[in-house]
Amino acid sequence: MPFQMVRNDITKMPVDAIVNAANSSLLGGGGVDGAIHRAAGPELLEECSTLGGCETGRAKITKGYRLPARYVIHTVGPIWQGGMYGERELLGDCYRNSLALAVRHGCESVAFPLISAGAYGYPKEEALDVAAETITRFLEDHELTVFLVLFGRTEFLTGKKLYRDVAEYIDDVYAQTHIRKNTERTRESLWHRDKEAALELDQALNNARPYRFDDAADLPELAAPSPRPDAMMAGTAGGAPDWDAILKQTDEGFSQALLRLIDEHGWTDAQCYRRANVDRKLFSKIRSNPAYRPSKPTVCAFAVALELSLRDTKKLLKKAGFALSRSSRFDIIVEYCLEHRIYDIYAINEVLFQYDMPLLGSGTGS
Ligand code: AR6
Repeated sequence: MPFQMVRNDITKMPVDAIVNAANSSLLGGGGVDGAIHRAAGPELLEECSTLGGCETGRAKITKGYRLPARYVIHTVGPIWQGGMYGERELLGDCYRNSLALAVRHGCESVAFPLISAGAYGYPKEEALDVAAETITRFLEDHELTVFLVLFGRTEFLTGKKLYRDVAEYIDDVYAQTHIRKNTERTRESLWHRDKEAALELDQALNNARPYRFDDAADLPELAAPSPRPDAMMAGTAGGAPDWDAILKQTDEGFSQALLRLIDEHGWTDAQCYRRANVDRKLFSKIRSNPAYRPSKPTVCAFAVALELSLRDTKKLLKKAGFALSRSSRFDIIVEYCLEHRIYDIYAINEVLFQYDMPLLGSGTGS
């Protein structure tokens, strides 16, 4: 997944480079800076002392020494002073300059902490927005895997409107399911005592909004090309069906459907997989193997990138052997977003992250 949020200690990240939220002296400090120096060993401070410090928004690189990461990129975030002193621009510079430095050193994977969001006092929710926005923009024209490592509590994510709307929706879904189960139990016990009341309840249950939305089986195909009768009969003796031709044309698989949808949007492959937060390698596998079975988060990522309706998403999921169910929070969150035409993959991922669900894009094993 090109951009991924993870819960971890950044000193444990096995990436090409980790980024340090340092101060302008580059001579160590508390927070993530202290943790990185402790884990890297005294050689890191020795090298840092030769660098002549670093200005706010800029970045410098050293070796990683005893860390699992090959390099440490030291950047200096702005101190929050209320937001009127160019803090946002300077914080964006930290991410941009660190990423550019990583690319110049041939790094393919980089992990960032939430720069400035600790001792330097930048409001965490806004610091996260700057990080996500700057990283995703950079990834529009660079092939790189970037981790945003969130450490400790992440309750600040729950202040966002999308999170609050989804939380309310999840509560509603669970309440509906609970009410329905209770009503069904009441109906069971009524049936023996008062058949008329039980029948009335039956009626009410039938009129209630169906709570299963796993109804992809009833949906017509995603406008797949229909089998051509002439091709089916071609080359057959005595008009017997040509089963090879029939089987070749009967069902459009996930990979064919995806490529067709990309063409219909007039997009290049890269435009699509970048929007879907899917890396190039995985996309090549999907493109070259018509029988490729992606993971559910990967299918949903493409659905969001292609701005499919909920109905079409179900059809695409079905082609990969999946359905949405109301017993899974992941599914409920995806359903909510598609139903409300929310196609900002990073905003959706923030919600999924807070619920500890898999994120949209290509993950391990997808
Ligand atoms: N892994 C990942 N993230 C961490 C870790 C860790 N091991 N430890 C803390 N964080 P801060 P700043 C998070 O204060 O605000 C230093 O003294 C933390 O929860 O480390 O840029 C420097 O020398 C927070 O979200 O950095 C500077 O003087 C984020 O990292 C000053 O602090 C940044 O918190 C820099 O302040």
